Amino acid sequence: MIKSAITVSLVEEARGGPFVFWNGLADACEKAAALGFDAIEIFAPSPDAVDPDELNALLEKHNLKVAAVGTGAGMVKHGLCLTDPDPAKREEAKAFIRSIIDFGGPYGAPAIIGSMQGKWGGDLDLDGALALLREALDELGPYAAKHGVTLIYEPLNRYETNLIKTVADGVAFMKTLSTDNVKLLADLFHMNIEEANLADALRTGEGYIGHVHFVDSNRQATGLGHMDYAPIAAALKETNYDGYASAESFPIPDSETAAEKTIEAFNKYLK
Ligand code: LER
Ligand code: MN
Repeated sequence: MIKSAITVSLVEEARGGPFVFWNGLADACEKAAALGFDAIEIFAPSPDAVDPDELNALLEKHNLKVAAVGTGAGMVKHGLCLTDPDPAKREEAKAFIRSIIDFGGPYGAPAIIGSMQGKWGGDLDLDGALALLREALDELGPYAAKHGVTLIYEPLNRYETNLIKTVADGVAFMKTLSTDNVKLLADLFHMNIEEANLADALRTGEGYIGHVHFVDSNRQATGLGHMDYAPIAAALKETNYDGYASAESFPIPDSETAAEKTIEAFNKYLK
């Protein structure tokens, strides 16, 4: 069964970014639960930004889970990425991601590697960058397994990375890893830019997709763009996807409306 989730950003530097809730965990949990979401996805500046006792109390009170935890603050706040040509910076990037894996692990929440993958350029060519990324995922995947969670790798659109942009390339890359504990994130916004056909791409990802960012073509909430969700839902169901569909969208016109539109589409297409 596909489960619903909604994002909350605790990263001030990311304001203006594609996250639905921005006013803290208590506010996000209360509103998510009121609409019937199963989980929240947390984008935190660092693991110590969240008090585990407070989070546990909120999850229990509202009967919510943590769907995933983002690592993007490593890039946004500290300029770190896994394909930095400087080995010391790569070690810092991995340490930051390990700290986020340790944060999410006790909640059963996988960490997402999106912008932390970086880009190739300068002295580093595509193959060189992919080799660095492979090395990092082969180290961090087994690290996540110690918590019994997967690690999630997110192909991004061409304006955010030049490494892996499609599900097919993501699957091919997953096959070159030594670990089988890394899964792909299918972000419908990125896919709308890069894929010829979203449903076909999701079918190509069968067995490899571990998380979905549920959003419309213009990165607004589902129903506020021109995405055709029926074939997308059919492909997810056909391929027995049973992870989260998590709202990663702009809070347009406001967080509450974005949340309502998301759960409406979730109930209509994915429930
Ligand atoms: C970035 O565009 C994105 O989609 C996030 O999920 C990754 O950090
Ligand atoms: Mn995403």
